[in-house]
Amino acid sequence: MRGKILSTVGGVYTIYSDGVTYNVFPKGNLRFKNKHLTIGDDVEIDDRLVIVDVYERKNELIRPKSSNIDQLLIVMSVVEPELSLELIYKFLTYANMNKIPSLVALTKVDKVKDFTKINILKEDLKKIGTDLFLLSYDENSEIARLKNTLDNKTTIIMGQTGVGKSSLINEIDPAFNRKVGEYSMALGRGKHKTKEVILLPYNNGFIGDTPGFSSLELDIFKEDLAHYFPGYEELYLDCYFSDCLHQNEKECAVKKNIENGHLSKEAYETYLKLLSELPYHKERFKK
Ligand SMILES: Nc1nc2c(ncn2[C@@H]2O[C@H](COP(=O)(O)OP(=O)(O)OP(=O)(O)O)[C@@H](O)[C@H]2O)c(=O)[nH]1
Ligand SMILES: [Mg+2]
Ligand SMILES: [Zn+2]
Repeated sequence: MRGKILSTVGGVYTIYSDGVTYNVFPKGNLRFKNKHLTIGDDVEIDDRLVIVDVYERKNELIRPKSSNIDQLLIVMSVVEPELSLELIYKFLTYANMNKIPSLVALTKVDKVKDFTKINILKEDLKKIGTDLFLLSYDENSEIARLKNTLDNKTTIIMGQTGVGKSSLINEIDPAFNRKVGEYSMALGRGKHKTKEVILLPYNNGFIGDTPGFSSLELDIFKEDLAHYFPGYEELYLDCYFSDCLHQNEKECAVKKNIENGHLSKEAYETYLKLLSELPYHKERFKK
């Protein structure tokens, strides 16, 4: 019987098949492959409820560790922790690098007074075909619209700790009953309430709750950013230099598209800021 790995604790895998969950063990001779089994894997289990085979993955992510993903839902709060455009674009770049479509949700919008920044972001994301959902603890929340995008898909939720990933899953369906943490003013971050990746069956698909992480935990380099920054992934091929970083190089296709208004100026400013913070790929090999 074929099933999907939802979660794992101490070598026991929770597998979902046809509406039923089973706790199973990998087979002896697959044991050396153990570390390769990951949440999201489709596996074959036999009558004794032992994993005997793993189907080929369509894709996989290192962080949050998962496989066979249809879309990434990037979650960012407007406060606690504070809205970071750099982080949103960094996550979007990461999704692009892995060729996984993405959506963005802003949480805690009930705490926003000035929508200028959010409206600009909404426009900029629209230009690159990325939907933005504004979520809040009031009647303006776009949770219903977000729920419509989840059917029949495996959606992995990613974002910093304390932004409200688990809360959002409870909003989708309170029956999930995910533990929610609190934001610590003293620490300046959430308290890592969710500790493991877990897939939750939902409307013929799955929603992945994941532990929050910091931007430092994503290995992205200047060169990746130049190739996979949202909106730049096709364009960079038209730049004069193949390793163009779209700063002051001559005949840069990205800069041209910003000048003629096809690409967002604000997003480019975020790009430059991110670029200045990320290391060169080459530095990796210097040591
Ligand atoms: N006001 C408001 N608070 C929210 C909203 N969404 C989440 N919160 C609060 O944010 C805090 C953190 O929520 P969690 O759902 O635990 O955050 P998380 O992203 O799952 O955090 P980790 O599991 O640590 O990665 C909780 O106190 C929530 O009540 C929202 O839309 N509005
Ligand atoms: Mg959580
Ligand atoms: Zn360029």
